[in-house]
Amino acid sequence: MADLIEALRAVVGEAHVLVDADLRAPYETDWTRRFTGQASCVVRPASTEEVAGVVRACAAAGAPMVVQGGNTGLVGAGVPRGDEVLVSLTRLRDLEPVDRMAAQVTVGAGVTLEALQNHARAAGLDFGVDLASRSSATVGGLVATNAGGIRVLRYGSMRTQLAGLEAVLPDGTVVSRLTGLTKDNTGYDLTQLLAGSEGTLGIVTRVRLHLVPLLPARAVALVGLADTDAALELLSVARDRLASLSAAEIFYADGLRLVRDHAGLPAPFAEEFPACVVLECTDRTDPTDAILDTLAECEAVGDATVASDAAGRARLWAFRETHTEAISAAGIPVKLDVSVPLGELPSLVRELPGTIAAVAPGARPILFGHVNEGNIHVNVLDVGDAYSEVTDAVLRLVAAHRGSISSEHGIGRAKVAWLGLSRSPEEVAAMRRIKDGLDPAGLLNPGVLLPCETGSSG
Ligand code: 2HG
Ligand code: ZN
Repeated sequence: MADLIEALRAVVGEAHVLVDADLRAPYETDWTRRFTGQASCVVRPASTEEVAGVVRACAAAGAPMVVQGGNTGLVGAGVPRGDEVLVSLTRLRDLEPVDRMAAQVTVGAGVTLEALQNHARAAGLDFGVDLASRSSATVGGLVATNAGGIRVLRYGSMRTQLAGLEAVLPDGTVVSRLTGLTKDNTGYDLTQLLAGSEGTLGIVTRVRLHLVPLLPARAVALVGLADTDAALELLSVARDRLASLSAAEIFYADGLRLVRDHAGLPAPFAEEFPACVVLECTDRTDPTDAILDTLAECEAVGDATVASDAAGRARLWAFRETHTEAISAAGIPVKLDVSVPLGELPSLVRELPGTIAAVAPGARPILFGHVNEGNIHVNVLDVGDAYSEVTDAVLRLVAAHRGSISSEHGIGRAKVAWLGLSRSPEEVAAMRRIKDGLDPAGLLNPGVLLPCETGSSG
């Protein structure tokens, strides 16, 4: 180990190899506080060349690595299981000038989503992905997990924004496609292969991104509804009538209560509604009237409040965006992230509480998410020691509804045991062959996405 530490210091400089326990600690526990493990050291490269040097040193020593961006992941993919070299990418913070003609920009993997958004906006453009952890989540992590967030409905998920990337493969080779060509049929699309690969195939160091028009006018509606069926009715009317629709998010009465208690927020309506939907429209001209007309035409609407000024919009978004934080303040939940075909969503939501109560009586499920994609974040508080039982029961119910066990957060370490509920044995075997082809020694993010115990990866 001492030789490896020396080799890493030669690549990144002594100050950027953290060996002491107190310096390593902030990197060793994830945001949820559920996943934690000791790294042999934390190494902080500042360029693609340094990442390649780090990977070559680790490969030569046969040392496993775990890759970390902003450490906002929710499935334990970015923290060590034990004894890996933790490669932190937060020093890769290059923001190249925006290419306005192409509407593209190249940025380092350690740039935060918020810094990217501000950079694009300063050049009169915008970035298509947005999510609540924008101030810490990094571009490399967003690519590695194919992050979704609140604007998938309008712009797609992270992989849709990709015009190319640069990455270091597990043997230290650098692959680079940063020209931003929008038409390029010259073989396997390595950019898309790495998107969503959760750091198991290569380390993304730089990314070429498509940007979207900066639309100056925005309006948000918070709508009170009777249930999930009513939310789907509203969604369908809104999608038909509002070309400027950019977000549709759902939450329920118990989540709203938790958020209000945590953040000291007033009740949004005089009456309590079982379900709420946040709609956002973004356009060149004020979309408020279009939203009001749409709400007036939808019989499912119980009550609604609309805001177009920045403070009013933030006030309405807070009811949705404070969910993760309020849940975390109440305990360490079972955190699941599932999607089902839209037609299945009402029955899934109806069945979840009973399914959970059967294995963890007294547990508190809090459901919220991205309604247009049938994506529900199932957070369950007060499960006692039934983490695994609750996970198993919920994911099996989702599979029975023809859903996905991970809609946007990834498999990570948290859901490896359940991958077979969403992917066939043939698909898992093909993924394993790709992994073994690029990382035959299994050094990159071992135990993430695919289990360690089969094949050579571990
Ligand atoms: C969101 O949509 C994130 O806010 C986090 O995906 C979800 O905390 C969660 O479960
Ligand atoms: Zn989400």
